[in-house]
Amino acid sequence: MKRRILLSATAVLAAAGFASGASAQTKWDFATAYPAFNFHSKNNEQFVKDVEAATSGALKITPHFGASLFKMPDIKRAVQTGNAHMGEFFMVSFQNELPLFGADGLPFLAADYDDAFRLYQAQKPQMQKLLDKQGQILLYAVAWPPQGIYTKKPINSAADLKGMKWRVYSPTTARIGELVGAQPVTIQEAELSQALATGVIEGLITSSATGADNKLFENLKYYYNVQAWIPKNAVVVNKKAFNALDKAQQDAVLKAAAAAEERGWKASREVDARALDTLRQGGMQVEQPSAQLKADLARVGDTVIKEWQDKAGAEGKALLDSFKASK
Ligand code: PCA
Repeated sequence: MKRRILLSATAVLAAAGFASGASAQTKWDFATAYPAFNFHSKNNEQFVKDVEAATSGALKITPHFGASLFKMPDIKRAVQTGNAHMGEFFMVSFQNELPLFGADGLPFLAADYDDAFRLYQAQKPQMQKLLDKQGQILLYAVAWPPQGIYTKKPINSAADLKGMKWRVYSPTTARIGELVGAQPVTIQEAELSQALATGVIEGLITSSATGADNKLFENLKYYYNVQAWIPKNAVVVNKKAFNALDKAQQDAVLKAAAAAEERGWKASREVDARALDTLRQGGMQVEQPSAQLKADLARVGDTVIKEWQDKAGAEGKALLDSFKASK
């Protein structure tokens, strides 16, 4: 009899949502914009598994890939407003909100992954401050492989980009398009294949990984490995959702996030080599840029950096100084 009463009391508590201890489960939605097979997505998936294991299933995070919950430009805001508990966004797309988000899209500033990681450390304090004001916490950020130029026709100089319908993903890529006389069109990664197939775009700048993920060789013929910059995705959590966890769960999330950051940067390096092979196998000509193209892009890059510095003011200067001092 006593046992029955206890059982029913538990049932009542559970039904009212008061289940506590090991049986309580918190569920989070994690909005992302890239396909499930992409390396960022795989990394996020492992993060989710790590958190679930470390909390014995008490914190269950459901990743939503391929912009199925929110489109990339809306993900950051969705986390801020609590419509998604977690989200992944492409930092340089948010440069108009905070110039610092665009620092990893500045041409030829970071030459390699080591540089890119140091640039990230220089960006982090100001990013964390802004995100905190917006009710978010930065969990980790992971670099895409270096960015190169995909085209239908061969290009030997910036003049060959003139008039081209040029896919852009950030204020900087749009500005580069303008400076070379191309026609910038904003297209999200999720809509890339369709935009190419329908002729909305004829060229773009993105990574080997995104080229391989989207089989860009089906519509484009050349990839110029210009290594223009190494941009990042940031993964954030809604602050209220995080603060509602108990201390052990918070620690589990932070620990899994640190592991995801390390694993993600390593995966990015590996994916670059693999993706270049995939492009070649698909029939794409993977080439180094000509000296003329390099010189033209360097000139355009200088203009873009100057304009960014004017907008970013003292904070931008502090960031660049701290990046250079870390060399
Ligand atoms: N791929 C994403 C972001 C940067 C990259 O390499 C894109 O093209 O949208």
